[in-house]
Amino acid sequence: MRVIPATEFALKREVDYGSAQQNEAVKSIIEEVRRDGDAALRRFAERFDGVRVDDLRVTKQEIEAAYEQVDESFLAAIRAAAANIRRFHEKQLRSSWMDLQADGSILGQVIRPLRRVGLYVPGGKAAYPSSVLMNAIPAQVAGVPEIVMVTPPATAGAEGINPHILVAAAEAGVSEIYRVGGAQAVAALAYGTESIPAADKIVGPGNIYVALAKRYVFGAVDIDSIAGPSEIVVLADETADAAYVAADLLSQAEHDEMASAILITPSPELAEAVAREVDRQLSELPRRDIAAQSIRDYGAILTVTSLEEGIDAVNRLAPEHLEIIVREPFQHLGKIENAGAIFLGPYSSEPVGDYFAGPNHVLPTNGTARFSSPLNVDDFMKKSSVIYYSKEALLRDGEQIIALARHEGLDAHARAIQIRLEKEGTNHG
Ligand code: HSO
Ligand code: ZN
Repeated sequence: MRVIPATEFALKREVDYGSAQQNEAVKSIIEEVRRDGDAALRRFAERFDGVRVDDLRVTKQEIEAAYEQVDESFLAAIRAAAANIRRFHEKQLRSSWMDLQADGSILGQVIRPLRRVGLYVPGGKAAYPSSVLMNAIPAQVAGVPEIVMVTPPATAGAEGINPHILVAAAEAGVSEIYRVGGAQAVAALAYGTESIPAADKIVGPGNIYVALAKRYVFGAVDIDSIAGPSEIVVLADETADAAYVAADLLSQAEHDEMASAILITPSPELAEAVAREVDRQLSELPRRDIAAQSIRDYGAILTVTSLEEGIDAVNRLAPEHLEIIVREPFQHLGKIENAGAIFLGPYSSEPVGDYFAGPNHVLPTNGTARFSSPLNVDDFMKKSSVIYYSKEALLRDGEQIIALARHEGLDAHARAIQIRLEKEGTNHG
């Protein structure tokens, strides 16, 4: 793993907007689904997934059968993780409020769940039960009554969907599941078909076609942010165990050839030890080809002259995950401005958060921690403002409202107020 001074490092990162051809393909798939509905979904399943789909909707019996196919230990772990995730997200729930003013007016904010949310779950190896929990539970905690999951029909050959995904969905409160994937699934969720009613928001990771489709339908429906490859930055001093640090870097490197794993340290000894450990541990990993490429192309060990300089580098990188493994980790927490999730101390290895602790693992990537947050309950709620003006308040404020309306040249606005002042006011004629 390369060791270089932090000042010489620039992370290469770009948003993937897809090729012109990919954008064209996505657009025509979406239009075809809008036009032909279910028939288009079945055509695309044959063409892209090589599967003839009769029933788009997964039945109750199939979900029950999935429970028979997963082992006890998986089910117990999923249930424990789900309980932690639910408890954490319940803390995020906010209440509606109403503020009674002295003049008798009431101003407030009503907060309500979205009615219907679509969750995309990719097929194949990237179908993670943990991600089903992380996407569905905040929606469930928000009170979304209809949480719909879509996933490609060929996930496990024929029409079978990976039973672990089905069980995670059932445990997380998903209310309907459809076997449809790709851009066509996004189109179905956005516009609806005969058998899949339209949703208000689409969340969940997917390949480039899914990402482009989400961008395309945004506006007709809401979407979550579009995730880039996973990232970890470890900020560590000489007290850190090199084997732990290396293992944590590799845990993200194994996600994707484009994942990035970076150590920042003021300790030259730790830098050397971690470089050696990464090489040693890499050779033992089943996914060593992916992890090795990620480490080679996007990994680095950055040396700094002080922890302060390290923290500056962290804030510049704005990592998705940040581990702080130093003598007094909490002393530095207040200085971290940009990071999706912050893991403190030697026992808070990133997988603790990926699977189990409770905070969401859907986090801002690609430096977007500068301005965005982990997936949370608010993402599945919307607010309405409430305005009840009293007569006293309108008589008091009317002239100023009229002044602003006249200034904008909007006479009908001014008159809507004026007509009331004339009728209700004492000194208006
Ligand atoms: N580290 C990934 C989440 C994940 N890890 C799922 C394992 N499964 C992005 O936060
Ligand atoms: Zn992970």
